[in-house]
Amino acid sequence: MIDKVYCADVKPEMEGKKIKLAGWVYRKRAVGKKVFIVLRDSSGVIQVIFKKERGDAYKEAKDVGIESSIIIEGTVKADPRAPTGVEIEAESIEVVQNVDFFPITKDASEEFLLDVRHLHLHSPKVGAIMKVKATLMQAAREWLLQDGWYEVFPPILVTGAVEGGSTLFKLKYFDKTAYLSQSAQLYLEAAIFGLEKVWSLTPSFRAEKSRTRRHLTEFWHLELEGAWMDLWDILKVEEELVSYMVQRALELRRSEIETFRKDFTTLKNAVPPFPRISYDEAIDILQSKGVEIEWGEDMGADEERILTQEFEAPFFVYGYPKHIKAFYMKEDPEDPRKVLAADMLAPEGYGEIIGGSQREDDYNKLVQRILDEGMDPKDYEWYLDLRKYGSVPHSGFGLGLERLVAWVLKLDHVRWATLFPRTPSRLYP
Ligand code: NSS
Repeated sequence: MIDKVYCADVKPEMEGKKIKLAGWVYRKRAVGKKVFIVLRDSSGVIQVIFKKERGDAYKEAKDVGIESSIIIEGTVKADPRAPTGVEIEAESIEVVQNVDFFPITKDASEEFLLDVRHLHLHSPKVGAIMKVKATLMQAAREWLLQDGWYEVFPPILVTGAVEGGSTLFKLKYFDKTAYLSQSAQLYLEAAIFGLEKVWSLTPSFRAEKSRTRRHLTEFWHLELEGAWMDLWDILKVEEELVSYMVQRALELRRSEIETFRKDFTTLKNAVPPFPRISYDEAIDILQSKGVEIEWGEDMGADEERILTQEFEAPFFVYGYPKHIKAFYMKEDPEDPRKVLAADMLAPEGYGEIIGGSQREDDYNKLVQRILDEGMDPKDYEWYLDLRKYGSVPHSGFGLGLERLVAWVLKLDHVRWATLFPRTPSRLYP
């Protein structure tokens, strides 16, 4: 590891100090007897000046290509005109690898950027998204730790569906068939009997052909499952967790967030309690706005987008009809047409970022739901066992990390919130 200073750590107070920096050529221009290189590293950028009287260093700097990797040594100069109030007068340059032509230029199309995603990751803007994502998860870990949740590590190779068979990725497992996990939920449900409050962060897979702005075939899924909690208890957990994540990101990543959105209102508003409306109320609102939807129909991205116009903060929709929701959700004892489920919707058109529910803990009802869905209870024997040996009321939820990032940064597609997006048409790079 070379002994270098990060661009963002160079301050005007260091005037006159000799330092070493390493990074990539972000911009370059030659004016008169000077070459100006804007050097980029993971922390930010700084302007480096090579004067002609430096001889070789000046010549090398003049010839170096955009996105070349370089190490420079020079002296810190405070300059109020420089964007960061400081610049470097270079004495030497080591070109670690020269780049003649970097394939990404200003007018690159989105499709092209995705084709060369491995190079797109040079971009500070992409870096800002990844920093915000990392900070959101760091915040989640902080909150989960102080609230007493155990991290667990569930399997990804599984034998059955959680969220319906149509979106399972199938694979050969020696002489058997296995699937890629859609959700860790069923395994987290098993883990609560020893640990009570558990969480995991795993990739989840959905073979969804839907080409929407919010679907990936592989996404990062943050899931919690808590024993002795009913639906209303788990909604409190959801709003506290999401609020902490968003407020912490605002605190630690303000400048990165500012690159993407100017208005912080909805983010600041993400403090408990989040508004709660019933599915029935949601349908009324939609109908009053001229949307053609009947009670019992599922809300898609379009309906959710219209609903979000009513709120300036994340909000819950609870009490969905049973037949549009997954088999494991607990029937509402006061209205058997419904389940004790709620989604959290992000404002500004984003819609669902969390799906959660209280779980059906009645053995017979659960078997019936599995049969009603056309599935075989034999495939869920171990899961059904959980209702026979010390069953307790319990609830949980799953948050799509890319969807949260997309809302926080107002991205137009969740694919920008992931390192190497996987969609029906994209598996490479
Ligand atoms: O299908 S979910 O609504 N619910 C579950 O998987 C539960 N089994 C989770 C649980 O209770 N432990 O997915 C949860 C969230 C959903 O709200 C989205 O934010 C995200 O996961 N999600 C996705 N993100 C990106 N792409 C796709 N295809 C996707 N599907 C769900």
